[in-house]
Amino acid sequence: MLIKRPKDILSSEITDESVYLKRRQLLMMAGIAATGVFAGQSVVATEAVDSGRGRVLPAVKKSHYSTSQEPNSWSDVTSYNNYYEFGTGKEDPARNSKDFNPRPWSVAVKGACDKPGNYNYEDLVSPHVLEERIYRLRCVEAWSMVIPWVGIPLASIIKRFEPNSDAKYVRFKTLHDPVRMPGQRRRTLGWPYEEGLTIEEAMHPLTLMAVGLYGRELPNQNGAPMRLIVPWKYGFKSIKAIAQISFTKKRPRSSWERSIPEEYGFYANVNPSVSHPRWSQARERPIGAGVFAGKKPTLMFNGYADQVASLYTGLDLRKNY
Ligand SMILES: Nc1nc2c(c(=O)[nH]1)N[C@H]1C(S)=C(S)[C@@H](COP(=O)(O)O)O[C@H]1N2
Ligand SMILES: [Mo]
Repeated sequence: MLIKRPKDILSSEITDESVYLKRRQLLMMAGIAATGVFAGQSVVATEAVDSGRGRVLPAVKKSHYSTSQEPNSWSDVTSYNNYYEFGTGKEDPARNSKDFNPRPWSVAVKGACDKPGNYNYEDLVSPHVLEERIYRLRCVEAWSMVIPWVGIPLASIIKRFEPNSDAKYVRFKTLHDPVRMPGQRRRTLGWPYEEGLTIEEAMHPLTLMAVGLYGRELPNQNGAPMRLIVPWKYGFKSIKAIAQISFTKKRPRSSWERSIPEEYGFYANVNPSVSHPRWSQARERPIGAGVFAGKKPTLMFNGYADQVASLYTGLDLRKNY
């Protein structure tokens, strides 16, 4: 992966979500208290501030799988991204995905299952209760964030496709459309982006199909309309804008594994004791902590060892990186 030294965002520049919400409440109260043209203006202003953010998702329930760590700000989460379909710079995805329209959307379900077919977004999502999952995200580039995703346990969605006994792995593909995803016109990776999990990893209760963050629909730069979240693996496993799901007997090869196999393996479990060939994975730089904050130690399985270590008993994690 291209490693540029990103410029730190000063924490004083960040309007975090709680500050933002308080400010919004004040604006609304001012709107109610004021009369005539003033009230009208403040409402307009509030709408204008809101217009850059997606629809609020209904009836999102809390989850005991969430970390109690403070989430990164809306601004961190939506302006510092990896999404090569919209450019390789951290600020490219937000800028270059503005006109991407993630609706209508459908996902092709194929392979070793009894209910293959084309499922549209609404059919996939509407039968399920949405959950908020505040997870740590650890990028293989040694930076990290805490993100309040909204989504559906992947297991609940997968069960509906009735995978059969040949379904040992699940392969995911991002939309392939170089007209709508301008980064796909350049050969930075083999397109479409592909990722894979074992069926056990896919069915694990921590594995999430995310459709939102901060209680709202997913912003384009974060992988609208739906993307995978596997919090104990390096971020590149959490594939965005999923257009195809297949159940396979053979282990799928991810885009990163194909392009640089000696650096990016199939498992990609966060592991502070296995270095990337070009840098150590022992520590990470929390995004948004400010220019003077130091790095902090990276945890085995990104801190989710209690929940997931049993998936890998008997496996040499140094060889199966
Ligand atoms: N399709 C696609 N999915 C992708 C990527 C990408 O370039 N294309 N980047 C990955 C990487 S390296 C990371 S760290 C996360 C970043 O997710 P975020 O931008 O929502 O924080 O998305 C992952 N999913
Ligand atoms: Mo990443």
